[in-house]
Amino acid sequence: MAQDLYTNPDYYQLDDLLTEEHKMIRDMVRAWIKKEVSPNIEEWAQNCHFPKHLVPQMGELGVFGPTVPTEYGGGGLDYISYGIMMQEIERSDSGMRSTASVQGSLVMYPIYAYGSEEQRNKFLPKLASGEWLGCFGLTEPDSGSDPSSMITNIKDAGDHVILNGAKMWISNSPEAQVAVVWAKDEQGDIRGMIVERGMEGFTTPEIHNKWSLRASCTGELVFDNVKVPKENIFPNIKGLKGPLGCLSKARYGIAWGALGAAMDCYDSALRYTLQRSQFGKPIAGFQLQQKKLAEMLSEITKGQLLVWRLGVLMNEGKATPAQISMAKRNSCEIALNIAREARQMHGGMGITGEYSIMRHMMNLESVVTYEGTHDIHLLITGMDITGINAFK
Ligand code: TGC
Ligand code: FAD
Repeated sequence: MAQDLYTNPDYYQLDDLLTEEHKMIRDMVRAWIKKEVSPNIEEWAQNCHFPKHLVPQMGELGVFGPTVPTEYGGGGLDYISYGIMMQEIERSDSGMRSTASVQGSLVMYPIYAYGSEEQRNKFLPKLASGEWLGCFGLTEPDSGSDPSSMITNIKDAGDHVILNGAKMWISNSPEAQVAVVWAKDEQGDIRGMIVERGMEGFTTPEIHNKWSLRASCTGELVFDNVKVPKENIFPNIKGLKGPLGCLSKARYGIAWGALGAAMDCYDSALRYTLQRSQFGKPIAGFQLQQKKLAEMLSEITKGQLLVWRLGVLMNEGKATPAQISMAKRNSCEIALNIAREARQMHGGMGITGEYSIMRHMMNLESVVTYEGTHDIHLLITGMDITGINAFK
C-alpha cells in the first residue's frame, strides 16, 4: 500500500479566502480520508466493494447534508464548507463522494426543501447520521438526458398511490433503505416521493461489470404495483423543477469534487516526476514534463477560483443553474484531462494500483456523464447566453 502523501495545491493562496471553520473542516475530512479510506480504497475498487461500514462514520463526520439545518440533524453550514468536504472526499475517490453527494443533495435536500414536517422528522436525522442510506431515482432505461420523457407513474388509490416503472443507473440503490423517486401522476405532472425498502413489489437489482466507480454500488429501482402511502409524497413540489432543483445542489458539489480528483492527480504527478530519474536527471527537469505540470496547475487554479466564487453566490442565494452547469462541466473536463496527462507522466506505473491516477481516470468517465452529460451542460450554457434552446 502506497503511503498517502497528499497535500493540496494552493498556488494562489486560496486558503486566505477560507475561514478558520472552513480550514478546520478540511483538515478533519482530510485526516479521516487518510486514516479510513486511503489505505483501502484501491483494494475496494479493484474488488468492486462498496465500503458500507463507512456510512455511519461519514454521518458522524458531518458530510451528509452539511447545509441542512441542525434541528434535522444536518450541519447548518455554508456552501463553501460543503464544497470543501466534497473536494477532500473526491480527491480520494469519486465513488466515495457520490455516496456523500447523493445522500446530502439528492435525498436529504428534497426531503428538507419539498417534504412535510413529518417527513423531515422521520427521515432526515437517520439519513444525517448514516443510520440509513438513501438513493435518488430519476433516470430510466429510455429516459436519461431528457428526464421529462419518464414513464414511471403513479395512480391514485385512496390513501395511497400505486407506483409502476423502473429507474436505471441509481447510485447506492442496492444498499439503500429509502429512495427518493420521481414519477408522473395521472395528470402527467412529475411528483416526488419516498419509497422505503420492504414495500411490497419494490426491488433494487445491482448493476455489475462497471469499469468506473467500482467502490460505489449502482443499481436499478423496480416498482411492480408498489403501494406508496400518500404521506410519503412530497406535498410542496410538482414538475421537473423538483428533481432539477436537487441536481443543482449535487452538481455544485461535483464542481468542487472533480477538482479534488484533479488535485490528487497533479500532486501525485509532481512528486513522481521529481523522484523518477531517466537520462541522468529527474524527469521533472524536462521541458515537456514541466509544460504538463504548469498547465495542470494553471487549470486547477482557475477551477479553484471558479468554484470558490460559485460558493459565495450559493451562500448569497444568487447562483443560477446555468452557472452551476458551467462549473460542473469545467471541473469534469479539467479533471479528466489532468488524469490522462498524469497517467502518462507516471509511465507504466500509472496503470497500476500503486497510484490513484488510473482509478480517478476511470471514475471521472462517470462523473462527466452523470448529473447531466458534458454536452448537456454545454447546451445549458448555450441556451443561457443565446436564449435559444438547442436541446430539441
Ligand atoms: P426545462 O423546461 O428547461 O425545465 C423544467 C423546469 O425546471 C426548471 N429548471 C431548474 N430548476 C432548478 N434547477 C435547475 N438546474 C433547473 N433547470 C431547469 C425550469 O426553470 C423549469 O421550471 P418551470 O417552473 O418553468 O416548470 O426542462 P427540459 O425538459 O427542457 O430539460 C432541460 C435539461 C435537458 C437541461 C434537463 O432536463 C437536464 O438537466 N437533463 C440532464 C439530466 C440529468 O442531469 N440527470 C441526472 C440524474 S441524477 C444523477 O445523475 C445522479 S448521479 C449522483 C452521484 O452518484 O453522484
Ligand atoms: P443519453 O441521454 O442517452 O445520452 C447519450 C449521449 O447523447 C450523451 O453523450 C449525451 O450528451 C447525448 N445527448 C443526449 N441528448 C442530447 C441533445 N439534446 N443534444 C446533444 N447531445 C445529446 N441517475 C439517477 O437518476 N440517479 C443516480 O443516482 C444516478 N447515478 C449514476 C451513476 C453512474 C455510475 C452513472 C453512469 C449514471 C448515473 N445516473 C443516475 C444516470 C445519469 O444521470 C445518466 O447516465 C445521464 O444523465 C445520461 O443519460 P443516459 O446515460 O441515458 O445517456
